[in-house]
Amino acid sequence: MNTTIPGGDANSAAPPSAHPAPPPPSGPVPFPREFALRRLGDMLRIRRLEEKSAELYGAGKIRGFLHLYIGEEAVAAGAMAALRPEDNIVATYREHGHALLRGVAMDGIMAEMFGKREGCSRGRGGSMHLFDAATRFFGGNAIVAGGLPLATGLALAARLQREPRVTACFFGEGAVAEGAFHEAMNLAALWHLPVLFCCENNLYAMGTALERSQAQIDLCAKAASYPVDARSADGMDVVAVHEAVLSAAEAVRAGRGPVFLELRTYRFRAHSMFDAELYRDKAEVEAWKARGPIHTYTARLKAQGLLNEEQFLAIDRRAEDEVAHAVAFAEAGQWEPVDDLLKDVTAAPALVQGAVR
Ligand SMILES: Cc1ncc(C[n+]2csc(CCOP(=O)(O)OP(=O)(O)O)c2C)c(N)n1
Ligand SMILES: [Mg+2]
Repeated sequence: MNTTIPGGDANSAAPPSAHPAPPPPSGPVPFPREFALRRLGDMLRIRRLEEKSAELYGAGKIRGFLHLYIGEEAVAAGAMAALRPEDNIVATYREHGHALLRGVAMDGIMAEMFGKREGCSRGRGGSMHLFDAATRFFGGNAIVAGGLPLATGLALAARLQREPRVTACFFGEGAVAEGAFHEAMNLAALWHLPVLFCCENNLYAMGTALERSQAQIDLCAKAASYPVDARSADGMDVVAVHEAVLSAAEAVRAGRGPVFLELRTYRFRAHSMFDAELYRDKAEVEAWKARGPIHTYTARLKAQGLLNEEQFLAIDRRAEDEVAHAVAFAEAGQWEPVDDLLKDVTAAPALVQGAVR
């Protein structure tokens, strides 16, 4: 009997999948200068935070899982600047950048990755479970597609409470193959809920290329079948992301129901800290790096006379200083006392007894 699975096994000796990089974004940056430079600063803050995190992981200061967003910064930078403080954010385990640009302090993010009490989730969550109710950043979810039903529920709550919030939910293209995606999409469409589904399509789910695991690789076609307003934008271009999220969020806010927005992007590093990267060619990665979101944007700003090298270095130095401060903060943080380890893990005994009675 032939047991070969059509499409192959991502770990087999099959040749790596090919995903050529599209042409780099061009044309003038339409932002006012200060706003334009802030978006550059945002991307650099994520990049420098994560480069340092990788180093600290190697040094054993950060443990557990660590998924880097390096290469994908234009998505969080464009999107967060297009959303409002009253909006809800839900993200995945690759969420350092979303949390940071949402306004979670870098100190609290770094301390969380160290597992210290001063972390934004009190050291209980680590890299994959950043959380901050004050900025309406509702995680950090380790389960693929796990954020989608949460976002749909938050949107339902906003509707029932008559609060004019958009719930923006970020997830990878791997989530589109999960049942939770389809359940969330169906209910959001059926109930016309104010959710903005932001699919960060970086073409791979761990070591599996999109076309090896999904029969329909046109993700907008899938979402549109619910039916949901489905759109696509260049996720390597902070300008395109900002415009796309602004317009999609406006539609959701106006009560026109959910929007599915595919942001085409690429991760430059391994899936997490352990990944031999046998599923893609080095040349492919290099081609995407050559149109990296930070340097193509920097080149455009310079060509327009909005930025010079000295100003670039000053913005970058500010990001580096913020990272150095965050590391010192995390180092100086406290470990949770062993006696507190079971606190908040289960309901208090009195409550449990009360429920039984
Ligand atoms: C329900 C579930 N299945 C499997 C995993 C293991 N897993 C962690 S990340 C990942 C890949 C997800 O890829 P994608 O959604 O494209 O996001 P990306 O990592 O590319 O940002 C998988 C399969 C998981 N965390 N949850
Ligand atoms: Mg992916």
